[in-house]
Amino acid sequence: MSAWLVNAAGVALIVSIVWWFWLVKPAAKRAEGGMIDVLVADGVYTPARIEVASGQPVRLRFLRKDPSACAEKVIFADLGVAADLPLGQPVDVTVAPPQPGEYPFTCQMQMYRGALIVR
Ligand SMILES: [Cu+2]
Repeated sequence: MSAWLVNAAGVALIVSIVWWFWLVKPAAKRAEGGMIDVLVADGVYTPARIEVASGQPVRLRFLRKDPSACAEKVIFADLGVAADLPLGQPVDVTVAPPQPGEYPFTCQMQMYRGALIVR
């Protein structure tokens, strides 16, 4: 009986890990008025998916709460934009995605991951 319970708990854990890491795509949050706050903490950008209007520059105000070196840069590889994120200090990054599409942004090790959804 208890072995069965342990197995069931193991399966539930595996399912939740798969769900969390591969299946969840958080809803995109719209950048109202061409600007949005992005929190950098606990291994995730919040929001991680940001919807912006095409043809307009958008200002992302990053606030880093994660002291690990992993979080110290944000890089928009496709846009040629990168910025240092000092701990606890808001940093504005303005980008102008040239056309509709998806533009990822990451930390330098690509553990933090986010995307601009340009429509
Ligand atoms: Cu990193």
